[in-house]
Amino acid sequence: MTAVDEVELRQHFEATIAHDQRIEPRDWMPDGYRNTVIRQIAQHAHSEIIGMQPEGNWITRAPSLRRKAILIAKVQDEAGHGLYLYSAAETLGADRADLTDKLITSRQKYSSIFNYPTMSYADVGVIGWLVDGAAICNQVPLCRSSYGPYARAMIRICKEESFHQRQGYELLMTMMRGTTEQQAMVQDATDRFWWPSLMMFGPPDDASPNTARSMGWGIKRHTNDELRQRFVDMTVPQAQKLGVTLPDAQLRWNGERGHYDFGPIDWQEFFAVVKGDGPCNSQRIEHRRRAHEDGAWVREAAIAHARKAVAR
Ligand code: FAQ
Repeated sequence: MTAVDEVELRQHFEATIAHDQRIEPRDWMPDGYRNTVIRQIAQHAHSEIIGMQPEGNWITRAPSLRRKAILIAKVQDEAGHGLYLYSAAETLGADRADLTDKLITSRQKYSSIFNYPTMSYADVGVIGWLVDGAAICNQVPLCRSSYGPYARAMIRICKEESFHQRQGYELLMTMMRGTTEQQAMVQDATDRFWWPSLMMFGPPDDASPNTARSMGWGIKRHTNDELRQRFVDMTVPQAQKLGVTLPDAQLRWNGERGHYDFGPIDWQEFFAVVKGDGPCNSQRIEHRRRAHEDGAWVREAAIAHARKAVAR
């Protein structure tokens, strides 16, 4: 390719972004764009896969057949989301085996939220309500992300996440109509998951190295702080209706801003969890690594089968 060709290709790429159209796998794109989209999609895919563990922990102890069926379906959906996302990353030339290797050797990140333990069945409801709620807030704008395969994957993922959010809220509503012990379990789970849910949106804008560039490229549509505020505004009335107290004494409506004010987030905790020092980081990675090793025979069998099919 000549230098002139590259200038033209770059202009075409920039015009596509400026006109809010999609970049597709065969289009020319700058290396920085490709690497940023691979990084974000890979982190997102890993989050869906690791995110199966905290709730998966309760499948064998679900309180009824109905709750067990719902939970199995939800956890299975997360596996599906991971697979669409790994496929989207592959359209950019990433290799799925390499991405998995980077996850199990801690060279690529996954969402901080999944490094917290699930202590009671109320946690299943709170994960649906708060964690899926935060995920939806963050991911609905990604349906307009500039990378076509990612944006299209997000449409289906968001529909399923909305269902997950509602099942969590319904579970909590049921528990809140139950015994005082069940109500206390919901409050306790809310107390433990509220702040980590706010951290899911990533570091504050002034400490987010990727936001400006990702927004310039239309990969992200809003900043981390904008989406965090949107989540708080959406969730406070839901907490009131549910009858739980969000664990933040500074949480109050600010009429001037037209938003809820909230207290300071413990960013030291966030960075420690991202670095690998959260309560369950090593357990989550170890579990994923073991599952990968246990699945080696399936991969080998699939390859042998594919070879035979070609030879036939
Ligand atoms: N945890 O410069 P920024 C789900 C990293 S899916 C860990 O702001 P960016 C479904 C970040 O990668 C949840 N690391 O980065 C479900 C970057 O690292 P690097 C996942 C985090 O990319 C529900 C560094 O910090 N969702 O929940 C976190 O512009 C229930 C600097 O940050 C997505 O992945 C974090 N919370 O913005 C499953 C959505 N935040 O590589 C099961 C797509 C930031 O530079 C049950 N991703 N980091 O070293 C995004 O929207 C963005 O990537 C952000 C981060 C907003 C997460």
